[in-house]
Amino acid sequence: MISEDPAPAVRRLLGRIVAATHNAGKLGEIKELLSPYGVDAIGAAALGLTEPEETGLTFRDNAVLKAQAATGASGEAALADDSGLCVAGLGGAPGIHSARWAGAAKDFAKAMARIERELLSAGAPRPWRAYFISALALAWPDGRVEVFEGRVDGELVFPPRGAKGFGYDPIFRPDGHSRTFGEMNSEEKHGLPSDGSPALSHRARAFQKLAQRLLQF
Ligand code: ITT
Repeated sequence: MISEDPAPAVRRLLGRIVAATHNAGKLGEIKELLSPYGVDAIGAAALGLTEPEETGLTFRDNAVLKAQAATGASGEAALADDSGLCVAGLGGAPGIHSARWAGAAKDFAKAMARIERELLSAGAPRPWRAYFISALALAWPDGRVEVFEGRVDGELVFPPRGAKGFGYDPIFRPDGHSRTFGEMNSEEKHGLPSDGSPALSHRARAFQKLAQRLLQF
């Protein structure tokens, strides 16, 4: 169900929200995105919440599933992110399987090497286009849920560059920039421009939509 009136949502958001993620990199970004609004995000792991199985076929479905699982278990409003890297030369892979490509050990060096290997063996023409996408789902204890999506396009670079960020950041160079996300600090990657112009990262762009709807006073 989509909320018609954002005002109650705003009131519920003030204070604290559960960030329905077990990914420390994402949790850090979500905390930074919410903090200017005076909202504290507490991670799923800190609350002892288990990770739901991501059975959805879309980013949106998986974001909703994770947010609702966290709301159901905690009784509090929860914000989940389902995101991934979609590579044109690989038919959109790893896509919703982006985390899985890193395996149980969360070895992203291996996952990035696999992307390069598969692009080479597919003979994919360069430049290797890709985009990051984020679906942010905000679930309320009364069953309401809202989803906001953001996307950023760019090119893949090998070898990976930079040790900042997390996941696939070192191989993704957003359009219009010479550095990869792995070479950018957090302000550059997901800072929210004060003039309201679009943020850079997929997650920050999705968050801007959420903030526009729910966090303006
Ligand atoms: P949660 O489900 O607990 O939130 P997860 O890591 O399993 O954590 P996803 O299922 O959404 O999250 O997987 C998305 C993967 O895509 C994530 O593990 C990253 O490797 C990658 N990814 C998403 N956003 C990214 C970003 O901003 N920078 C680099 N990699 C990113």
